Amino acid sequence: MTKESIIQTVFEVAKERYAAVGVDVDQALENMKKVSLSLHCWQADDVNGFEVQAGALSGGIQVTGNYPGRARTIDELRADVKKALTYIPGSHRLNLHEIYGDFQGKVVDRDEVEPVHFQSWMEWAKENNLKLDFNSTSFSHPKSGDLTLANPDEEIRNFWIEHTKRCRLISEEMGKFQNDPCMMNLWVHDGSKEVPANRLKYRALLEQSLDEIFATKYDYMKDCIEAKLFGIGLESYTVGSYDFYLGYGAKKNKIVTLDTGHFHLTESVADKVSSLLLFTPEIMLHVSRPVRWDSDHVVILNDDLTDLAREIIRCNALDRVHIGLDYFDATINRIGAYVVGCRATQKAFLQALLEPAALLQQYEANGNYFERLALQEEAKSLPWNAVWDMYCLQNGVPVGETYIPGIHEYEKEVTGKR
Ligand code: RNT
Ligand code: ZN
Repeated sequence: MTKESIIQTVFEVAKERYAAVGVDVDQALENMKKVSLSLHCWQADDVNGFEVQAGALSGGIQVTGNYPGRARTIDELRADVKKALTYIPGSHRLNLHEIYGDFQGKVVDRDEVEPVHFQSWMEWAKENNLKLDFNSTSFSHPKSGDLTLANPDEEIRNFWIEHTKRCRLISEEMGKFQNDPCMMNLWVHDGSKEVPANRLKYRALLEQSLDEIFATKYDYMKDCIEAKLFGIGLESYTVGSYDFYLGYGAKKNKIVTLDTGHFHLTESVADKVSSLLLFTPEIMLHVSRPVRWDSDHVVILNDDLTDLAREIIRCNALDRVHIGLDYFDATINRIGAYVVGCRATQKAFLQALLEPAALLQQYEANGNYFERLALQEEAKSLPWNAVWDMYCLQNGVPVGETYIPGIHEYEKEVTGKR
């Protein structure tokens, strides 16, 4: 038997097994086409970016490790992302930060950035069948400090307002170019190491800045606002807390970004999905993996991730949830890190699509709680892996761990020589 025919045979058996609990496997595979990931460009180069005047990473985030092979130029980053995509089934997006512009060797300050600095990205993305998403960048800049959009110093605050306005225009141009809305994420690190004496003041300033930034209406971009629990060196107070952005998003109809590393460790991000779907327009995800803190470890297939994917599928919300990734690990091969995290996320969504949801919900509606619990447990070991292998096969990417040698090869030939 060839490898393909084994995968085919096991798949057919799995299909029957799923049919017995009322799950249509072909439909699940069809729905996987809607699971499009937004790959975070910053995994390839440890959040450095391509500003000529680039400074050290700041804003309370940190990358650990110095594994060889970091992408140092736009061309290297593009090549790395393309390589990673050859191991990730389906069609996807690339999420750029403003500091990854094509600045052509010129110093372009954050309040001077223009759509032209992303023209080559737009063209490259089109050639490679990728859509782009975007982020303003408030960190790693002399004016970053502890406060940007919430800074009482009007000059500094206006500088970041101008930056963010420009980023929205860039996003609009990207969205137009690709004829698909560009998701623009706004995250600022604003906060304080010690307990502030006036929490309200900075939050009021942030609200005011956001109102000014969002005053212009656009058609091809969507605004997302990302909360956080705390940053390194900013442990006591975060201006843009979850309450702040949830309130702002619900009131002003903005999309709240849920970064899975930005909550208390025992808090369920999955549980937030259904509430947000009722009160805010859509959801942007930053799928990450906190280990004891917001450590941005490579995403793996754990309970947090499967719970999150299941909630989205149970809410039938694939059209309203945008799946971005956000982690940075410089201790292992960076392209391998992309692939592990992306495939884990896809597996979680596939498992969720294969959940015997109708039967479980029927049990629940009838008050059959033993049956619900029993099926929930049995469903954990249904043969989803056979369907995943078929999904990889159908999409022309390596099945199982067979992608590992390809990453080794690329390291030997390309990243290892940097
Ligand atoms: C930081 C936020 C933010 C960043 C990126 C680089 O804690 O998660 O999304 O990771 O903007
Ligand atoms: Zn994030």
